[in-house]
Amino acid sequence: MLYPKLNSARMVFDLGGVWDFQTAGADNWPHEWAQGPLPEPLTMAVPASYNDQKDDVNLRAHYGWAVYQRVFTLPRSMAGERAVLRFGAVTHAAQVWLNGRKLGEHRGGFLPFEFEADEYLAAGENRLTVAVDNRVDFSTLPVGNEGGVAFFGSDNPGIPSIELAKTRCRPQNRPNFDFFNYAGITRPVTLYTTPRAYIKDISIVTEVDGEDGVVDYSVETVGRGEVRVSVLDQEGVEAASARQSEGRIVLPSVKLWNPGAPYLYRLRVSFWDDEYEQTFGVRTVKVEGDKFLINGRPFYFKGFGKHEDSYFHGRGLDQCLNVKDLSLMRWLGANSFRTSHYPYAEEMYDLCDREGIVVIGEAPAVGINAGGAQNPYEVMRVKLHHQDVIRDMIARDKNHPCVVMWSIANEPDTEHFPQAAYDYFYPLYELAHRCDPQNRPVTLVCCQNDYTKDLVTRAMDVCCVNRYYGWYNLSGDLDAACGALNTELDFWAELGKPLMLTEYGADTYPGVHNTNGEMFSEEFQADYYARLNAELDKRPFFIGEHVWNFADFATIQGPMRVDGNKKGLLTRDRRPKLAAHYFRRRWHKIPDFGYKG
Ligand code: E8X
Repeated sequence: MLYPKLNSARMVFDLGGVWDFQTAGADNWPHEWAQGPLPEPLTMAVPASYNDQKDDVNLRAHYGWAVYQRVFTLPRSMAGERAVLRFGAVTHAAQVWLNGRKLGEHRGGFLPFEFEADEYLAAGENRLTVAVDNRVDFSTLPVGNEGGVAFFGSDNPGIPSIELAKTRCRPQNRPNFDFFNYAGITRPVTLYTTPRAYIKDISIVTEVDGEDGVVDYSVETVGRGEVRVSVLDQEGVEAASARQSEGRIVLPSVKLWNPGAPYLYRLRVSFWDDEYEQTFGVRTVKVEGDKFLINGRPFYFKGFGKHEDSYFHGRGLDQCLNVKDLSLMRWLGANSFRTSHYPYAEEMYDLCDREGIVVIGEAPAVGINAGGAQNPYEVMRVKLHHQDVIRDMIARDKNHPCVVMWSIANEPDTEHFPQAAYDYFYPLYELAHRCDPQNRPVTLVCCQNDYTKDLVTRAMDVCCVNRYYGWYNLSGDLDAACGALNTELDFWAELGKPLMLTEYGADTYPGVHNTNGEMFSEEFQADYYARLNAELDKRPFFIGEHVWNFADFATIQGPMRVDGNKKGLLTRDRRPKLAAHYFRRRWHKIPDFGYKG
């Protein structure tokens, strides 16, 4: 799906701003609200999550529907054009009404969707109403704890007084995941135009042949007309051109997109009256033996699992924060991150393309895990939706040179029901490969588990594991943690595939110091990483260290969390903890390529 871009053929109107807002019921919202002004509106900024914009626990803990509304007037110059209303993301489900008529709906909180709006738009004022549902359950991705059966943190099942109290609990979201369930219109809302005959999609696949770059492109169009394409280099100079809707272009003396040294080309497409420029980079990605190759050279991942999370915005797009975060990554000497646990805003991938930061793009599939108590592949109703989000994520992000691998899920149960997990995930792994014109490596991120039973993790192109030796288990004992890690590394060594840690970490309360280096202190976090990294460095098949987490982030309240998850190397307001300085010294010495030979 193309990102809306302003050019000489297309107009883009940003509908962001301060909208009217009102919470509604758990199961539904009054549809008559779409017919006129909301009865008792609050002000609410768009894009942003709604939860932290007001100082009201009812908003923070809201369960169910909320309604946004705004009025806008179109410029006359739009007349005759095709008009599309596009949402970058609405979390988790949306119903969109325009001028009192339903335009459509969408499920899933982290991917864009759009509607052709011509027939709904009026000259003069238009009233746009967006109803948003924040509920998570066994049918959504990410998954919620349906019926309040808590898998995440125990609620003493069986104690009569507690069981009785539970029946009196107000309805609430119980996420089966460890990040706050922020909701709302979290990414830009735009109205854009195209001519009637228009460019619908563009796919670009690159190869390198000696000094030449080979660019296979295909352009999907609607209506009749001739497609022309040209490739512009980073200076805007035309490097090649062609006349078919799909074909191959050779770029002599090509400049490659590399981590830390990006180079971007543009494919300028024109079709009848329409035009669009798609940015791309020439680079290759491949897994060979136990190496992860970018442009034919073995890459070492240094970086993080992250979140879209900040004060006031919640999970809302914040470009200043994105720029700042990439700056901090450079300061730390990192080269990559995973979009844990959902696809991030498109704007972030654009930035990573420009800055040469490598991305593992993750589907919003977290929480397919009932801790072994139930078979999630039987009780959870997410399979078809899971297929959709993989398809839509790849359709959105396929052209980004920064994306080098897809993660189809985070920490599903692959241990207690290993065959059911395999039967569920292997087809999704194949689907991701089929959907991606660039056929990038595909992985799944494995929870701390009995890896000897797990059939799924080892079947992926890269084995990605989250491990908490020394934290959630063998707590505080770093000698034992190193021993356990080595025992497990011996297991993976036999497999002959690349292995990386997609999470490891320790909650660290900033300002807590301790001469004995005990848990929660800044010294513990730094020692934990120094000790484990020394073991990882000895393993040639170990291709990357992604720390959990880049920064502290908001979670549901509970006995395991003190004002959120504190495993950040940085605080939530992006100040370095001791371990950040340790990684800064380490990572600036580790090259992006050839670290393990
Ligand atoms: C944690 C992380 C969590 O924030 C992340 O979203 C998924 C978790 C650890 C699972 N991985 O808790 O900080 C721990 C399993 C331990 C045995």
